[in-house]
Amino acid sequence: MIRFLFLTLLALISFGCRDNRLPTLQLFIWSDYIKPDLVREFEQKYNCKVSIDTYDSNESMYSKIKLGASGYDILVPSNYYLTIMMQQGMLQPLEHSRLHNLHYLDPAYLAIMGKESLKLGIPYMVSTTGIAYRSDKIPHLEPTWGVFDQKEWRGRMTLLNEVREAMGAALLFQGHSVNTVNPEEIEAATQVVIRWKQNLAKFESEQYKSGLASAEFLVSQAYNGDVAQIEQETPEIDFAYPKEGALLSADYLVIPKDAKQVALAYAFIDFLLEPHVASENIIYTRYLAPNKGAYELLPPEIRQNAILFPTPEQLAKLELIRYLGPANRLYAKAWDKIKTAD
Ligand code: SPD
Repeated sequence: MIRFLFLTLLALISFGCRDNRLPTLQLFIWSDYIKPDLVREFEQKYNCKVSIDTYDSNESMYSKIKLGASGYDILVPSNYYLTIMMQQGMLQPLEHSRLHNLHYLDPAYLAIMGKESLKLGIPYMVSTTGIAYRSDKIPHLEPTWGVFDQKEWRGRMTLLNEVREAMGAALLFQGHSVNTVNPEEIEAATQVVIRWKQNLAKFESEQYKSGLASAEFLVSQAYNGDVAQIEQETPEIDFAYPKEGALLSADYLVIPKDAKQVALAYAFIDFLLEPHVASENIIYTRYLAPNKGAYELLPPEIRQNAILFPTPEQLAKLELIRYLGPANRLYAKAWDKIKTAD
C-alpha cells in the first residue's frame, strides 16, 4: 500500500513538473490551415506544446501584431505583407542554415514568388482566388467577376474581406493589373466594388464557407482551398476561374521579432517542409504546399483535383498579388471609401 501511494505521488509530481516545464510554441495562423494530427506529431517529436490562435485576414493579423500583441513564435502572412512587416521591424530575418528541408521547395513556385522572399519567410501554402458558387442553384454560371453585378442574387453573395482581393477582382474585371498603382484605375475599381457592395450580403473571409454549405450564400469570392475543403461535404459547391483572370498569393511562415521559442519555431518550419508532413497537410487543408517532395506522395484524387491544381490555361491567367510600397496607401484609402459607402 505504501509502495502504491509512493508510486502514485511520484507519478503525479513528475507528470505535473514535466507538463509545466514543456516549452510552448505560439502559432498565429489562418483558420483551418493545418492538420491537427501533424501538430500532435510535432508536439510528441519535440516534447513541447503548440498553442494556436487563428485569423481570417492579413489586415486583422497585421493590426493585432502592430497594436502590440506579442508572444507569438510563428505568423503566416501573405507574400505581399512580408516586406512591410520586415521594414517595420516586426520580423526577424531567417537563418537558412537552421532549415535542412529547404531543398524540397518547388522551384517553379519560387521563380514566381522571387527567391529573395525566402530571406523574409518560407512559403507554406499557395492559394488562388476565384468564384465559389452553388451549381445546383445556378447551373450555368458565367465565369466572370461581373457576377457580382447580378441583382438576381442580391443579398446572397459575398466578397472577401481583404482589400487586395476585393479590389483585385474589380481591377481584373476592368482589364487592369491587380498590382496597378495608377490612381485612376484604382478609383474606377473602387467604384466597381462600391456598386457590387449593393448586391452583397457582406464582405466575409471565413464564414462564407458555412454560408455556401447551407445555401444562404449562392456566390462568393473564395480561396480555392477553402472551396476544395467544403465541396467534400457539399459537392453542389463549385469553383470557377473567371475569364478575366484570377488572383494568386502565397502565405509564408515567418518568425516575429519578439518570438520567445526561436529554436522551436525553426524546428516547426523545418518539420512542415518534410515531404510526408507537407503532403498530409495538402490532403487535409486542400491547399497546395509548394513542396516537390510532397507531390509524389499525394493520392491520385488529390493530384487530379481541378480546384487545387489549375490547368495550364488557368495558371497563365493568374496574377500574383505583389507588395506595392507606398502605393499601398491608395488601396487603404479605397478600402475606407468602400467600407463607408452606403
Ligand atoms: N482558410 C485559410 C485561407 C488562407 C488562404 N490564403 C489567403 C491568401 C490571402 N491573399
